[in-house]
Amino acid sequence: MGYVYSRGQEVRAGKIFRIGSLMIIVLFAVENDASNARGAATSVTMTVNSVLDSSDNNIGDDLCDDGAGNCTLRAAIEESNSHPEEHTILFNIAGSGVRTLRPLTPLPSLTETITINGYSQPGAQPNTAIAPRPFNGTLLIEINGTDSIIPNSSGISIAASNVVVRGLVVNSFNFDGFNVDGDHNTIAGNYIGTDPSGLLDQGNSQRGVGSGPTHSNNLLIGGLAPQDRNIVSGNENAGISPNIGHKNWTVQGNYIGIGSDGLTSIGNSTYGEQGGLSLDNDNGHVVGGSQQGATNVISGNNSFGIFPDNSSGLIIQGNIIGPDWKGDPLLNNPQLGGIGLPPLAGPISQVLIGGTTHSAANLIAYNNGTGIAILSSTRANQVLYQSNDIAVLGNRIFGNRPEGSYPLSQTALGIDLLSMNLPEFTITNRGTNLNDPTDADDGANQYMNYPILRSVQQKGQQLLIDFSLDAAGSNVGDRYRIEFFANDDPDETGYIGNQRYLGFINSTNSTGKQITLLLPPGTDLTGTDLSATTTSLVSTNAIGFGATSEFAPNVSIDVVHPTDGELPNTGIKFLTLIEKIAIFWLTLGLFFIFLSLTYARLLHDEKN
Ligand SMILES: [Ca+2]
Ligand SMILES: [Ca+2]
Ligand SMILES: [Ca+2]
Ligand SMILES: [Ca+2]
Repeated sequence: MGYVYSRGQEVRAGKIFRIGSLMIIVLFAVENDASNARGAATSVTMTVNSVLDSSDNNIGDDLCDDGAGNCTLRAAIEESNSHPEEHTILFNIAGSGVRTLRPLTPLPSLTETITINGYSQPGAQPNTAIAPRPFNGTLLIEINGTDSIIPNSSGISIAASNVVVRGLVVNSFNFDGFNVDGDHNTIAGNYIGTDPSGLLDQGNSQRGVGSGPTHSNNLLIGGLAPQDRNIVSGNENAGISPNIGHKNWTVQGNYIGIGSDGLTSIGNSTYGEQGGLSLDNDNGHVVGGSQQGATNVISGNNSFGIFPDNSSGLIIQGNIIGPDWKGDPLLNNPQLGGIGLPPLAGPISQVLIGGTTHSAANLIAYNNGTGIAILSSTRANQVLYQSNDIAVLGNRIFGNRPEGSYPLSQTALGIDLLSMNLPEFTITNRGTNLNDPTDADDGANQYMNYPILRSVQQKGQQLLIDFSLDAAGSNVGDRYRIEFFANDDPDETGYIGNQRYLGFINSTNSTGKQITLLLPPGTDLTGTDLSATTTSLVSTNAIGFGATSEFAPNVSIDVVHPTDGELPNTGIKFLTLIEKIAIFWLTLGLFFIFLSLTYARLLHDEKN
């Protein structure tokens, strides 16, 4: 079935976009009036009319001109950088089809607030398909780094704030596609690492979007609106990677590791290394979200989909991690796991994966390895760094299969808590951990104990669950959120992850607890197993939850059908087998008595 949005939603989004465009036009007109009233121009527009790479011949005269009548992208950036007022760069390059610009040396960094809009090129069209649907836009401005003769050349370097770059295809550079410093910048509607069709791998030698040498906070990559979605695929390093001092990046609505059709694997990263998103040495990032249009599809990468390290305050919600855009298995998918959290450079804490609403759930499926791997690191068997307060709530995790040689992917648990010893990268506690009495053990997510499910029975809409819990790790009086999941294809080990979230209760530790979950009408869990997780409730951190356990061993759900016993809510009893046998013999007996009496009467009548 997959993550398919209705056509109505898409049409509605289109209307919102058109209304939004009108508002922007109105606002723009008001701003122009205001600037006219002040008698000072605040925005200068320059239109690139050439694919050439020549410099401006008189930088600072507010005219984009290489001296031969060409306004090149390089000249436009040079002019923009020479003035404090805002610039807008548009395109109107003669010819037909894709216009490819091939800088020989890096384009100047954008050092002043600027908007670059590739969709201004006649014939170009922004995407109108809401995430996670396939892209339908037309991009006609390609910045191709094949001819770059300088090492470490990025396609677009940003070193200012409030910069917006949209509608560009940026590929084949020997460093990053985008290299970003400065705050409140926006990278929207671009294809980064693919060709202009979005279907061929051109790559950039490092990251698709990477951080620059200083700092970059509040970067927006993509957005909720269809025209803001990017493709970031085929880059040799991570698709997206902020670094030290780069906080609060928001990544929404993008394809990261797949092509514009949502079906073609075009992975970022090298094997087992950086991942689709490498979130190192930073905090406060949001990947996806629970709003419509926030879904990123993070699939087809040559490592984990998301790979945080030395990070805190991450929110990962509403994404498709592993499958194609429909939620089905992706062809030729090399992705080695969904989300990997190895604290190698520093601790990882306060990460919320999923959430408490349906739309916050991530779909993490069909990866070649672990759904979510949460690690501690040790050196010479001494603890180096921990991952803790990694809350995993409400997600759909299934269909992940082990990969034989990659250390973090040799099991395919839904959630695996494990440890990595350096420098050998040897793994301990791979696969399902055993619960320890009183849960005194420490490690990744405190090696939180999972609930022990003792029996499960479905009666109509009621799911009767008998379980015990012996966990530690909450700082508000041992209170936990126990989430329950149905799995209709459990692994033979009985430990594989869930297919479907059924519900939760908040609970304290207990040696035996019977609870009833109310299921949606029509739910039939015949042939289905139940699993569960423990998550400690923590009121003192940013995400409101603490550590989550691995999945509990599955137990099969005993479904009591109405014909087996009592009809729900009617009180009418059906007959047991013994009752049926008794009634049969009683009826037979009565029948013979009746026959005997009839015969006796006939004899009596005959005599008379
Ligand atoms: Ca000039
Ligand atoms: Ca484990
Ligand atoms: Ca434990
Ligand atoms: Ca423990």
